[in-house]
Amino acid sequence: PYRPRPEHRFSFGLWTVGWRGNDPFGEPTRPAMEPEHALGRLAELGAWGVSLHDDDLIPFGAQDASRGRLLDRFRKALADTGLAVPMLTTNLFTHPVFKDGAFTANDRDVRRFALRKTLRNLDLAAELGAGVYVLWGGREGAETPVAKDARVALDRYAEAVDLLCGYVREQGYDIRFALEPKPNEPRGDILLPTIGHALAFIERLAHPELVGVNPEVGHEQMAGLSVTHGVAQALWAGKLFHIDLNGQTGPRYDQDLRFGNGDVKAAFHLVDLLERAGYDGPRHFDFKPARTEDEHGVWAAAAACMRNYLIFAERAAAFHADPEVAAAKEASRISALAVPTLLPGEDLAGLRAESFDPESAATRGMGYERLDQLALDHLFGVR
Ligand code: 3MF
Ligand code: MG
Ligand code: MG
Ligand code: MG
Repeated sequence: PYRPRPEHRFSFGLWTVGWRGNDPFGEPTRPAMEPEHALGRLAELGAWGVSLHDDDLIPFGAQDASRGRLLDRFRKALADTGLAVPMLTTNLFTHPVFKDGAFTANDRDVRRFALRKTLRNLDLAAELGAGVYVLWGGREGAETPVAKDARVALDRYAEAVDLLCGYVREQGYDIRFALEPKPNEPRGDILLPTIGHALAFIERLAHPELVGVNPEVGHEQMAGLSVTHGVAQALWAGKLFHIDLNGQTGPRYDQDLRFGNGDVKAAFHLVDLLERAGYDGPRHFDFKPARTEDEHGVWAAAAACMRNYLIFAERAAAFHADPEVAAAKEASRISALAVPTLLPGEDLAGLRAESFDPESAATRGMGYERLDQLALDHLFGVR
């Protein structure tokens, strides 16, 4: 059991298993990994897809000839392993030219360069069959409030996304965009900091139907928010185009723990939500194998991300199938929330004429403590 297979649609960023362990205080602890090697190992472990930034494969500033050679090798590795490329994205954060942002940099020529870099990689995304293009605006923000009028920056952000949507439509590419919210790090404050901010932004775009979100578990938790509620609202809005699964322990730096480490209970409820909602996009892991690990540890962590997802899914299914849970849900009136407050045929005049005893209603217990413990018992595997 818990064996990952391609039909589970697990995917990994090339930059995750390839992360060398460098952090702001320390040097890399692992050697660089060839993309072809990463693809081979991921396929052996049962993954379905691999995602990447342009610069993960083709170093920033590479000449056309070496770009062509690297792409040929990558295409061959894809064919050899059968891995899909469900998502592509642009690195608009590593090179110092993006120190003040990409699409919202004050310098207009930097914004134009960021668009050129993204357009070129969109062509590659179309060629590789990626259905989702992620936009993580890691440098779109500020530390100094006077530096950036956020209203003007949002104008430029929307302009860039509108131009990219226009390009995809004009080329006839089967690609949708997913904005990835994050509250801070590396900027002091990043624009579109949460799922909610991103959803509101999308509604003001020229082609809102082409744009959704790519929530990351740890990013919502860095903001102290419930990732389950955020993802639920994205699903409710029809905007969950992609997801970055990983682990985090509360508001602090972006830990990118393997999925299952960190807030286990939140991870369990998130998987339950995705499975019950019938989410059929990539189950994508954006994590960093701890820098204490050698390559064995990297693959142990990657395998564990998928294993933990399958364990959570199985535990959630067992929870819902338990007759005692069904009775507890009834006692908690879970299904009553699905009944409209005013049924067809009823009217507000009738509602206003009703009598109600708030004192007696206030004495009804909700039974949530018992229900929650039943969920924990299933998660712990003791039921
Ligand atoms: C940073 C991130 C990014 C994005 C990626 C787009 C490097 O905190 O999460 O990973 O996920 O750029 O997919
Ligand atoms: Mg991410
Ligand atoms: Mg993260
Ligand atoms: Mg992240």
